[in-house]
Amino acid sequence: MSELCLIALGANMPSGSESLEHTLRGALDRLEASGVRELTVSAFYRTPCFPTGAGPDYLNAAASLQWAGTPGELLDLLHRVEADFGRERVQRWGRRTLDLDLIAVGSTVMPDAETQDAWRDLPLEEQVRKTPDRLILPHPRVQDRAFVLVPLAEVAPDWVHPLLGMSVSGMLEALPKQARAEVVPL
Ligand code: A4P
Ligand code: MG
Repeated sequence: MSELCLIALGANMPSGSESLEHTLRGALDRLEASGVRELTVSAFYRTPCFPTGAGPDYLNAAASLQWAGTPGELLDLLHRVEADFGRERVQRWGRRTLDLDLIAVGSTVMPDAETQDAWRDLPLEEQVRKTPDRLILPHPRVQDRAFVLVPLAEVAPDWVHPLLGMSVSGMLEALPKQARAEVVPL
């Protein structure tokens, strides 16, 4: 059996001499060549860096796909693709050539609802300092981020967050208009 999986892609530093667009396209090609099926990709969006002023604008996109392995195996694949594009984990929320986040695997909650709630409710100042050492699903920041939800609404508007009971469209509508307006298609 395979599950519908949602992925967010982001880059704000060129990989070698290649453009951000080239990096995202290359990463998607790599995924397609690595056993993911039914890959559907959003448009690419130019977005201001969060937190404001922390770096250059990002190029963001989202994709849905079918995956027959475990969520952990998919995260390992995402990390291998990040490494292929020269990602070095220097600074959390720092500049990156490629960031691939696993947003959701169907309605899977990992490791459990209480832990997901705790990561989701983490105050902003702690979000910068704390990095999870295991896979958290859904991704704890999905409901907060226009640069994730705007592209995601193109590929999976009806996916429902298993703990919040809100669809992607609903989470997007709940964000301030200004945050949505900052996410501009290429
Ligand atoms: N991890 C746990 N759960 C997950 C999951 N669902 N998906 C673990 C991905 N990784 C998950 O991730 C840190 C650890 O979280 C890993 O060991 C992984 O196993 P990371 O990718 O090493 O670190 P990171 O990229 O610095 O953190 P993260 O959480 O991906 O960063 P954020 O919070 O996504 O922030 N502004 C704009 N406009 N656009 C962006 O794309 N991205 C960030 C990155 C900041 N600002 C941005 C953007
Ligand atoms: Mg990441």
